Amino acid sequence: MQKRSFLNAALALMGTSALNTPLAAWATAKPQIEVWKTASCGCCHDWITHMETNGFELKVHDVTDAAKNTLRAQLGLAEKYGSCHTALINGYVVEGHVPARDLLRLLKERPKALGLTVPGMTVGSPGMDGPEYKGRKDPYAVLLVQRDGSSTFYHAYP
Ligand SMILES: [Cu+2]
Repeated sequence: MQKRSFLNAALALMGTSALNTPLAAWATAKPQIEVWKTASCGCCHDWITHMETNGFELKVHDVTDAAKNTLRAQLGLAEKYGSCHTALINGYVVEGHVPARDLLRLLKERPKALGLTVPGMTVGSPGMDGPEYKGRKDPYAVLLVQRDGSSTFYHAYP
């Protein structure tokens, strides 16, 4: 009984905050992205924050490293394109620290592709750009990967 009344109170609170949200925010559908990562991945968390800041709505799953890698493989993305987190957006696979702007472009242009990746973990990419990196920016590229495993440069960050 006590659990139920707590739930009701929580729902009531959520209702209140929903009423305080401007209607415009509800009218605009945010792009939805689903993410798989390990619970201890700090740079994954920082990338998620970057995505939220840029207007994406995220559904996050904490899984084991093995489960995350199995998912990447099942989605058809080779290990050489792998990074710390795997995501899905509108049927596209998104691997690693891909900037939000490149995902917005992907959603707009809808190219024929498996998805986008920033392989590895580049310092200076979104989520790897916190104060702990002291402003260091290494060059990296966002790759557009095809289902046959080939890839082309989508956006180079020199
Ligand atoms: Cu990372």
